[in-house]
Amino acid sequence: MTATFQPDADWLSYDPSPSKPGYIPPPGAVDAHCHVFGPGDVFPYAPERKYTPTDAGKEQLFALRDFLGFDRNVIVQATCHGADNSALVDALLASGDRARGVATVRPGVPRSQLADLHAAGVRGIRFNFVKRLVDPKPDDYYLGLADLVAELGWHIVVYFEAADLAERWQLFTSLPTTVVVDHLGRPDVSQPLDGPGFALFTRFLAEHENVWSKVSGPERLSVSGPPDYSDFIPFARHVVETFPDRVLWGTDWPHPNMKSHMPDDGALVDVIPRVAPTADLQRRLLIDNPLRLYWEA
Ligand code: 0GY
Repeated sequence: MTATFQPDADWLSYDPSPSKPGYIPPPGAVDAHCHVFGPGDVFPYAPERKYTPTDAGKEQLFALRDFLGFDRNVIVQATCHGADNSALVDALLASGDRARGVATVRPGVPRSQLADLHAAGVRGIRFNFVKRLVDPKPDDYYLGLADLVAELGWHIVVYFEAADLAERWQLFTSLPTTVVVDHLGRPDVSQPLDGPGFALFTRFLAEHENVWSKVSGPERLSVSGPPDYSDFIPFARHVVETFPDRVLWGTDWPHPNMKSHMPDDGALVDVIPRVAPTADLQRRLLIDNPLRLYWEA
């Protein structure tokens, strides 16, 4: 039996015809943060999900990759699929080694399942602390899973709101793997770059060499808005220039839970040279760093 799903009434679907970016990514570039949703009649959305999206499958993702001038994807399990990684694995297997994955697993996951995920191309798991997306758990929950995936040489992606950093500092600084933070730790970009909120985030990276950051999400973080997202630029650029070997970039397609606007993915690609202004920084951000973490691990 197939399940049909009605997207949330206020759901904004991805832009089906983005503009061609002016910036041409270097050959081999990786979009290191994107998702696949369903299709729901093949890969049902999780009963515990907090939102129901419109379908956004692997064919659309791979077409966007080619259109924007990227070579590879890192596909991150989204909360609407819970810990059922089937849609993710299906996309990885269909990618011809041009995609790697970040899964969601729960305590008690059998090692055989982790081995299958590894064979499909999964190299990390994601801990999500954003309360509108999940019901966060006590630290012990995450520490147990962290030990399990450390054995595999995987890393951990963490998604949190800026205020969670101080609250979960002990947990985040004791994770035994590489830790990749989504969307710059979601700073308030209307605050000064050297204000206390972002200073804690940069301290997190400065004091912990295992911590990386995705310089993604201008469409989520910017108050000034599209197409320039100018208030986002100094935050991302500062992190790229200070930690050039520990940054990743991604579209975040299909942009779940956007309410203000749906970004033009071409315009998002044009943000790259503004946050990574030299060819050397762009090569590290788009090629060297993601390859090291996902294809050479
Ligand atoms: C993102 C951001 C969001 C959603 C998820 O897994 C998810 O559902 O990560 C969000 O709503 O901010 O990175 O896709």
